[in-house]
Amino acid sequence: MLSRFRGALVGAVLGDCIGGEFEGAVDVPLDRVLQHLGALEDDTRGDGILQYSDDTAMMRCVADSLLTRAEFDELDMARRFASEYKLAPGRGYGSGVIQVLRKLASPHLKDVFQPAKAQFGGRGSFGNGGAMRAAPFALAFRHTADVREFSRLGATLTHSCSLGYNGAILQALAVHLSLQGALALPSNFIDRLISEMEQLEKEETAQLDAKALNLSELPYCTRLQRVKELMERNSVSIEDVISELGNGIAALQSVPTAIFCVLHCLEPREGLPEQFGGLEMTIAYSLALGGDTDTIACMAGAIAGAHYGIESIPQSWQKSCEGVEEADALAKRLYSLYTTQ
Ligand code: 8NA
Ligand code: MG
Ligand code: MG
Repeated sequence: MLSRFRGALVGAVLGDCIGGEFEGAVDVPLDRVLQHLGALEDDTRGDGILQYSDDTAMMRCVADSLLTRAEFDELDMARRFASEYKLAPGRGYGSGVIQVLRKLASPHLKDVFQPAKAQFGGRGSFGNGGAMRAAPFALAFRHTADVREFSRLGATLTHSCSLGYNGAILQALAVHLSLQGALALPSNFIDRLISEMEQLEKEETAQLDAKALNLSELPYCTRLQRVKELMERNSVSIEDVISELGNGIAALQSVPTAIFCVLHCLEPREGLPEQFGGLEMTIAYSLALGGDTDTIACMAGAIAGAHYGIESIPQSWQKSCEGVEEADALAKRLYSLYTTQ
């Protein structure tokens, strides 16, 4: 179990750092991905360590807050987001969330959930910024109901649109199930996520948001059903994945995609090196989709890392990425918190 905890946070950081190379790219040939990954083996390469972005910066705030307070404390978490942003504003934050982070820094703020509610004309953000940092909720809380409740609240500090926070809950639940070994039965894993999301998407706010955004009635369930269909196909192209699931910065266009990457790479895939283990394949495949590669690889890396454990992650990859040791230390401390519950 400790290995799975460490794999989850280190996997997330690796996905973020390694995925940064292709963030926003429309077409990423697999050759280029493999070249980028191959360069991680080369100790003498000149371009230095790969830097982490907003995904890891905010995930560290979540983990630090949960550990320091030994519970979910919205004020503490909001303060950490704000001071982290102030300390290192150049980590590639989404253009909308910056306004929230600035407001959260105000000592006069009475309600820390208010700045997020004011975003996008009062509709709130549906970006994947809540989901990209959700993994520590699965490591801090043992019970599914707590993972669900606190990942929602944690995301709502910046993402008040249900499409934003439901994406974060989905990501936290995927890591939660993966930690328990649920990926051993892939079809049960996806069915459990669909039934969890069905409950959440039947809530009135989610129904209203889906309607206002012209989406299907149960948007996450619809995408997860597509994940299931893709899993059953004999052959799936990168284009199929992009057109049916998406690769964008909206949570709806990236969380189900990250889950698909993990499921798809549970078995060897054409074009990916034979010597690659499951986590390496998952990250390589996430990068080849293009789009929001750092965040999709970060989320897929957390779910895959929770399944395969820390031993599956090459030392050369760990040494090439900023913030791995810190993530590993946080994972070990979260494990202690988890086991004392
Ligand atoms: P966010 O809350 O600013 O949302 C991201 C973007 O989504 C916004 O800037 C809008 O364009 C759009 N958006 C979200 N909600 C709405 C809405 N209700 N109506 C209309 N448009 C909306 O940021 P976030 O924290 O969700 O971050 C999302 C992604 O942005 C992450 O993947 C992160 O890595 C980052 N990102 C950064 C860069 C970069 O500049 N390096 C590039 C792509 C993504
Ligand atoms: Mg990022
Ligand atoms: Mg991103």
